[in-house]
Amino acid sequence: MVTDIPPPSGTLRPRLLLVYPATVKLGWVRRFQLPSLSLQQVAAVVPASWEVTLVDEVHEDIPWDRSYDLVGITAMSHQATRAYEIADRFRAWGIPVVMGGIHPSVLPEEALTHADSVVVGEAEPVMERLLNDCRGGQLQPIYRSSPPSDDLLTVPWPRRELLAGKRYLTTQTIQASRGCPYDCPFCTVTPYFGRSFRYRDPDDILAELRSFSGRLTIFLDDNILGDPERARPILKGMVGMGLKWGGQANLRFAEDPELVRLVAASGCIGIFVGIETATGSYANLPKNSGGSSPAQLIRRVRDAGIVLEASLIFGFDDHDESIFDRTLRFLDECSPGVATFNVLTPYPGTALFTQFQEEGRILHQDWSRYDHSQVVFQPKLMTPDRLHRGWLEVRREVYRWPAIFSRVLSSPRGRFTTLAYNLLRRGGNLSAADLAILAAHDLSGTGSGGSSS
Ligand code: B12
Repeated sequence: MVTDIPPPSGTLRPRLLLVYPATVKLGWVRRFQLPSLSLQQVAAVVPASWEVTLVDEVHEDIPWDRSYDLVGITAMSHQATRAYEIADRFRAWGIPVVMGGIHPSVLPEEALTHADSVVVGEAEPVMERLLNDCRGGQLQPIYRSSPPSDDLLTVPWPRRELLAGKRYLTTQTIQASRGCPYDCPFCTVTPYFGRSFRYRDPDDILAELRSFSGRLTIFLDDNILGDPERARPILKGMVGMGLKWGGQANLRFAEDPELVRLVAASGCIGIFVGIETATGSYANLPKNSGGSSPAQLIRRVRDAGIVLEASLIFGFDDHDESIFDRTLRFLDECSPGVATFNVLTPYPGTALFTQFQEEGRILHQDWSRYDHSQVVFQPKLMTPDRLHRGWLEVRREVYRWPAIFSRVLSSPRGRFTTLAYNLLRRGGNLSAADLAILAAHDLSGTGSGGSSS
């Protein structure tokens, strides 16, 4: 075990600034964002001899006028460009920068052109050594945490007190597991965490949940119900706690009606499910297919009073432009409480990225545009413009008022949550630029309309 080097007596504690980069300026929707658990979790393994400040650019500006001994920046791919700008600026002043998170972990050599050091993988096993090296002026370029082989996840509780004074939807975000038992070709999770799917000790999770004073709680797991047997003790312990929680899972859990009832009884009010596509070769991914039709499973979840958010992707190789109408029909049939739509995005490190790169179909590597709302590859059966416009058209149809009310009315329970969820999604739905694209197309007389409302 590496020991922390205490600061010489009478000196100030060394300062670590942790930054969550923002790529767009958000309006009122900002109030409904979640804080970065990644940085709170990094902070949790920083020894007390360091002073830690957490800055979330979504809510506040970076205090450029203060001096730090080390700056740590997290980045998903779409944040990488902004993360590099921030890193360059600090380094120009001689302040060392360490980067971590999914993008720098997948492309450490790229990140090292903007940072002194990169943590590849999870921070917990390497952070203390890194900080000691930093104090000794010996920062190494790469700190690689070895891929986990255990199925037990042992991590300290995140440092939520660093969020004091910031306004979020809730600061009660929690992680019960890391990894996912599936390996979908477009997803970064399994390439990043490896095949192991780890849960924390249920008693530790329940103790952390009991420490919460508010009701709304969000599990940030990739797949909280991915292993029903390991999720069950957590869910049972939550019954009667009075929490209202949301999370992400694969649809297959709904094959078991008893499990759906337990999920509802534990206080689940919303679950995000990657349906991915209404039809085609990805419609029956192992994570979602277990015998019953998606429509049956979605209805079962909805009828238990849980708002199911169906996430759909456009742009798979067997998607031609009929996918947009087919998706609207699928949604009419299944009637999930709420739906979100993504343009297929080949993230670096995924099998999809490798495939498209080999086929010469990656249009550019401007990571700031790898955000699921822009087309960064050459689709097989449509033009990039058609894919982008189809994605906009579906969102316009699904968030028309009659479509929203129809979803609310078809939810036998949880109508208020369904409405609130839809209003939130409608609020962040189409930008002025999106509406201009749709209007220009409608004026040209070739608008496709839609069928859902
Ligand atoms: C929770 C989550 C969200 C939350 C984020 C809330 C927030 N403010 O952070 C929400 C729902 C908002 C979200 C949105 C999106 N997300 Co998301 N999200 C996740 C998820 C499921 C968990 C992330 C998390 O918090 N984990 C818990 C922490 C503790 O773990 P961690 O992040 O891995 O951090 C550890 C290490 O990575 C490392 N580390 C991380 N940062 C740093 C920094 C430093 C300095 C150091 C030293 C170490 C370090 O140490 C940490 C502790 O071990 C991941 C999947 C995953 N497992 O990573 C996807 C994921 C990160 N999301 C992804 C994507 C694509 C998105 C969206 C773009 C999707 C969309 N359709 O819009 C949006 C972007 C939103 C935005 N505004 O920027 C992709 C990213 C792929 C990529 N290459 O960029 C992932 C990997 C999912 C996937 N299936 O591929 N997401």
